[in-house]
Amino acid sequence: MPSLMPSLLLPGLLLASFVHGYPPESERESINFLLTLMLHSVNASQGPPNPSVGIALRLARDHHLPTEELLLEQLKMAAVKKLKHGDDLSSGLVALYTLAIAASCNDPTDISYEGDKVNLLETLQEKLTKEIEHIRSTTFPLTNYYQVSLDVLTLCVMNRNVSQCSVQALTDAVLNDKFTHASEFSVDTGAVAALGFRCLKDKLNGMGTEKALHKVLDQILNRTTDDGLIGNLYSTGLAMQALSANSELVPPGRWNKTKSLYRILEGIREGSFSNPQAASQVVPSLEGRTYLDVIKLNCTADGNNLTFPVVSTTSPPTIQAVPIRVEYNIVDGLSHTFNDSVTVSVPGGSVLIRVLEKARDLYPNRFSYTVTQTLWGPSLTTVRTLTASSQNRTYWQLLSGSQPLDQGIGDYKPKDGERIFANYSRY
Ligand code: B12
Repeated sequence: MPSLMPSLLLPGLLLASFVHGYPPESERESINFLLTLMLHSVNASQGPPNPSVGIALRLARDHHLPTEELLLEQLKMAAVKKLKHGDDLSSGLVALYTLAIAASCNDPTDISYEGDKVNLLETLQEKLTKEIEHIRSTTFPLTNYYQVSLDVLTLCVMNRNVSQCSVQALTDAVLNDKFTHASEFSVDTGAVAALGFRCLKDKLNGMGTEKALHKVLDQILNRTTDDGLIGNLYSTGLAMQALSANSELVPPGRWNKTKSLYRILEGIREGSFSNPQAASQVVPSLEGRTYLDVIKLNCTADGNNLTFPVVSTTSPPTIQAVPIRVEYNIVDGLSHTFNDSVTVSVPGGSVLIRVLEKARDLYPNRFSYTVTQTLWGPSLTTVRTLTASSQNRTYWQLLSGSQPLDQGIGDYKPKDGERIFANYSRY
């Protein structure tokens, strides 16, 4: 939706106006762009409702109340349907549903739809127990430590009992360097854990998490770059929440908040946040808020003050994009049963999934694949006969040359001559 893109601002002027470390009024344009993008995603109603979008819309300072109400109803309906009709919800998804519903000033312990009722906090406690049991028997969670962190954070924010063994499992994971994304430290996971530890510190005297909190903050700070990123563009928003919530534990001079804000705003202007899920994870820190604020909101005080631009229904003139050529490689990096390659031509500006489709159209057997829909969009799940499995901790890693991509097949736009690899790997 290029018509929604905010205009470019002079970088110097922008930096100078960040004197207080939060965006100046002129930057509302960028934030409102993200809010509008998320509002459109709710109204487009493609796929299941996104609780992360719900949390972000509620933590924002401007609101479009009818859309927020619509999303709340969709979330309640989906929660009841999924939990009552056997569809499995991961622990982290239950945590996100809980936070989104609580952020709308509704009670997550009492959700009803068509005569059925669910208690999300009870479900969350059960799901977290299963994660911990799984860690005990296999050394890793049923899902991942990002979700275990979200679970602990949510129970604490909602003033629920957080068992000593869950807290212990999370601190052990920090102290034993278990927060990885592929093979690197996962800033995203560290950030959510640091928010959880902060909540425990404020409400439950820490429960023995001080050492882990200091370590994880240090790991996050070690991932700051000169241009303000913390990890990559998509972890910076979550890391900002963690560092802001724990600001008195951040040694002076180790983090420049203004630079991080500036870098994110630049990313928005470059179009790197056009995925509503990416927008949802960055908006809270742009608004100077964190997930800890979810239960501090005063819903009745919200004005319905966000104008929701009507998107033109007339289709834009079709410009024939110049075709680009992309080399697509599929590699079984674990058992080395295949290593295949094809070069395909797609219109310039296409997302990576178009390359995969083209390869499959040309050679249906060699380049067959399936995807799974997630909050982030389509995730590449199977190539030929090899399927990603959380039990075996295998996945299809995406790379450009030898560099892992920081976006998935639904968002990444390859360039002409680029060599893309899908490499069956272990995490
Ligand atoms: C854990 C995790 C993984 C695990 C997921 C499996 C597992 N059982 O744990 C593994 C290691 C496999 C993984 C892989 C990838 N990941 Co990852 N992952 C995460 C992390 C830390 C948590 C996700 C989560 O559990 N969310 C909570 C639950 C409730 O939400 P959910 O939507 O149901 O979760 C599922 C999806 O998120 C999915 N998933 C995980 N990563 C990605 C990435 C993409 C693009 C998609 C579509 C789906 C997806 O796996 C989750 C569990 O089933 C997030 C961090 C974050 N900020 O969100 C990064 C994150 C989502 N991943 C990211 C990336 C880039 C990838 C890869 C593309 C990396 C690569 N170069 O190959 C691949 C995906 C490739 C593919 N085949 O499509 C980025 C996405 C940024 C973006 N703009 O798209 C994030 C934000 C990290 C970051 N800061 O860079 N990831």
